[in-house]
Amino acid sequence: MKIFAVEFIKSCLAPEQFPSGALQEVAFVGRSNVGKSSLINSLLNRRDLAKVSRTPGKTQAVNVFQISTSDLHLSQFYLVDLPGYGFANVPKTVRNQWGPLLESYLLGRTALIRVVLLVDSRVVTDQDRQTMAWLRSIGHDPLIVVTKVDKLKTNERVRTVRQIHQSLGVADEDAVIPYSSMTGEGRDRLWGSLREAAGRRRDV
Ligand SMILES: Nc1nc2c(ncn2[C@@H]2O[C@H](COP(=O)(O)OP(=O)(O)O)[C@@H](O)[C@H]2O)c(=O)[nH]1
Ligand SMILES: [Mg+2]
Repeated sequence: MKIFAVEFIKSCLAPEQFPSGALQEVAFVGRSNVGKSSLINSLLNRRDLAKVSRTPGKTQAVNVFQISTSDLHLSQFYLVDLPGYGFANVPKTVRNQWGPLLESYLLGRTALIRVVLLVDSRVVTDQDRQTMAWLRSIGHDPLIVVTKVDKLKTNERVRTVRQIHQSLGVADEDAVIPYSSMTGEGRDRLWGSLREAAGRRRDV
């Protein structure tokens, strides 16, 4: 599969700004510093698309990219970078506006084919579990990506992935993907899952 184009469309700070186009969407969510920007860059083979390592918690916008690829099912889609949650030292005013923005996005997008929830391979937090539970309660079946697995020793990996399955209550083997933005591990699997979601959607 080739990636033909990656275009930044917009940064949305209010639901009225969400794109009105009919393209399918894939959304990425996770707590600040989980490795979301790095993962998006690695997935799209871009170096600095979603800026890595900005001050944690500063990215409170819903950032929309339009991607075109050689894949039949994903020839055109929106990749949506959702604001990170879980940073304590963000001003309350900012926190109060970003929760509702995230919520109105996740509740309202009819062309959203898959939500990808990122968790850090070294620590799954209460907030990750709460987010998982909430996503399910509103009808999503999140794909879990376990980030930074290059930091784990080989013998820790199997155990970690098993624990994450248990901790988030995910039985499906294919729904948890170990990923490293440094080595590119997991990239093909993640693309495969997204393609599958897009294909399923089209068959409906
Ligand atoms: N070793 C390793 N470090 C990573 C990986 N992904 C991200 N990081 C580091 O984790 C920190 C946060 O990454 P970033 O992508 O900005 O996280 P975000 O806040 O979720 O967008 C940065 O210092 C990255 O270099 C990874 O796959 N492996
Ligand atoms: Mg980021």
